[in-house]
Amino acid sequence: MKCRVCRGPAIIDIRRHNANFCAEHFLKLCRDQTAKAIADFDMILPGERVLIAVSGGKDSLALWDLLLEMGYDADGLYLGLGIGDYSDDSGTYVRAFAESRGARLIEVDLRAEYGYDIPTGARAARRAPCSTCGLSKRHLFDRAALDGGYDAVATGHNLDDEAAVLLGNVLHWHDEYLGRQLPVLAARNGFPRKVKPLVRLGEREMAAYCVVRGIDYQVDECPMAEGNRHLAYKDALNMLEKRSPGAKHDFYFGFLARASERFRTTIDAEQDALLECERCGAPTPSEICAFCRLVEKAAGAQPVTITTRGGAV
Ligand code: Q46
Ligand code: ZN
Ligand code: ZN
Repeated sequence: MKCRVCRGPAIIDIRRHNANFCAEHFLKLCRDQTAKAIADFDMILPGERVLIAVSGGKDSLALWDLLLEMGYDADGLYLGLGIGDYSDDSGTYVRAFAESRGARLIEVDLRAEYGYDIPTGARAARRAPCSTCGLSKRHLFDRAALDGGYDAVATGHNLDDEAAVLLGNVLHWHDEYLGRQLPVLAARNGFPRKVKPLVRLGEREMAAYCVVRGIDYQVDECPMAEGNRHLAYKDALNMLEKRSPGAKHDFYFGFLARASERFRTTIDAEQDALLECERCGAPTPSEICAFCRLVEKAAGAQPVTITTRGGAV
C-alpha cells in the first residue's frame, strides 16, 4: 500500500478518495479538507475568535488540534455533564490536551453552576438523556460564546455524524430540522454563528488523525447513548458506504447543494418570531426558555447515580 502523493508506505486507505496516504500526507489531507470546508461555507474569517465545544472525544480534540495547527485563535469549552466516570475521564483528556498545547480551556460544570447533571435533569424533566444533554449544550455553548465575545462556536461533527442525522431527518421528514442542518448557521437574534469544520472528514479519519498526532481521547461511548437512533443510522450508512464508497459524501453534500434551500423558510420564520427569556435573556419562542425550565424542574431533584466502571447504572 503506497501513498498517493509520495509513494512512501501508506498508513491509511480512504476508499471514498480511492487513495492511500502516508502519515504526513494524511495529516495534510485532514488540514486541506478542513480548510476547504471553512472556505466553501465561510465558516471562520481571518482574525476571528473561535470557541470549540470539546467533549474529550476524538472529533472535538482533533478539531481543536487542526484549528490550532492552521493558526486559528481557538479556545476550548468543556461542559461537565456529570455522566459518572465517563464525564470524569472525558474532562481529564480535555485538560491534558489543552495543557499540552498551551491552549485556553473554559470549563462549565452543570452540577456546580446550575444544580443538576444530565442523568438527574433528564429524570426530573421526563426527557430523554440526549435531549436534556443537547438542550443544555446548545444553551451553554451559546452563552459562553456570547459572554466571551467569540465570533463562532465550532463543533466536531464529522461527515458520518451529519449523514446519519440527515438520514434520520429524511426518514421522518423533520422539515424544521432539515432547514437547520447546515455546516454553518449565521449569527442572528442572539445566537452566535455555529460552524462544523469537519464535515468533509469521516469518523475513521478522525480516529486515525488522533493516533498519528498522539492525542489521547475518550474512546468509550457515552453510557446514555444507548437507544440513540443515530447509531442505527450510522450502521445503515456504513453498510451502504462499504458497497458504494462515497455514498455518505454524496448523500450529505448532494442534500446541501440540491435540497437544503427548500427547507430554509421554516427556520427563517421561526427565528424571526423569537422573544427574550424573562430569566436569562436567551432567545426563545416562549416567555421562559427551555433551559431555564429544565433548571427549575431539576432543582432539588434526588440525584441519579450512574457509574460506568463495573458498577450499577
Ligand atoms: S453526551 Fe449527551 Fe451525547 Fe451522552 S447524553 Fe447523549 S448527547 S450520548 S453526544
Ligand atoms: Zn506520502
Ligand atoms: Zn432562560
